[in-house]
Amino acid sequence: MILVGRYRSPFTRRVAITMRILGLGYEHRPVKPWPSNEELLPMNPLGRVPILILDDGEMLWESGFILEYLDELVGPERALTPPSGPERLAVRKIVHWTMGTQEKVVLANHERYRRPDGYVEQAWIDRCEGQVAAGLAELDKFEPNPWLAGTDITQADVTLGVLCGHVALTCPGLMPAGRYPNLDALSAACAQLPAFADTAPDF
Ligand SMILES: N[C@@H](CCC(=O)N[C@@H](CS)C(=O)NCC(=O)O)C(=O)O
Repeated sequence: MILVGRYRSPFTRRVAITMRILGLGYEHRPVKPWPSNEELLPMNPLGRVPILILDDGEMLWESGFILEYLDELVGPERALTPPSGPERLAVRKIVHWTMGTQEKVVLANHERYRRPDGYVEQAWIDRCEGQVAAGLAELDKFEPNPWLAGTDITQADVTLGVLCGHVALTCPGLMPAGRYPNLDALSAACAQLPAFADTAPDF
């Protein structure tokens, strides 16, 4: 399989970490969607990453969909999202709340870093950052022990660990050390895993 997208993209990175944890090998093609997405368009009409190219040439895009595919590939015993029951609800709740928060980080960063001079709307950045802070506070209520769903790592840990890493890299002021103790503990646990360490993005 071929994974297209840089680890700087939190959506790509959560797929990469999942594949590594599941022991699924891949060739990495670190293509950026900016400033041009021309190279991506033949693979994804939206011109976005991540894209997973399967061995038969099929191309999957949208990280959540790709993760569902990978879970199915390895089967319910090894899947990072439990197949059913309250365990599934608990993991999916954290994953979806994390993705909602992640989306607001991306929108704030776009306004902050990608808009031309004179076109940055500070009120929009402030609004997004307030939403990120609210999301992080909610997510900090989940205590890792050692992982969020207990003894085994799940997609909740991967997606939330990636969000914490992305905030630390792109807007560290939103997550000062000590403000979110459970998120700090999760980040520290994730940092110990080769799957996280080996996909650490640079800015
Ligand atoms: N919902 C998508 C989000 C993907 C996404 O926003 N990727 C960014 C990189 S972090 C991208 O390709 N942006 C370029 C664009 O949207 O035009 C997913 O989960 O895969």
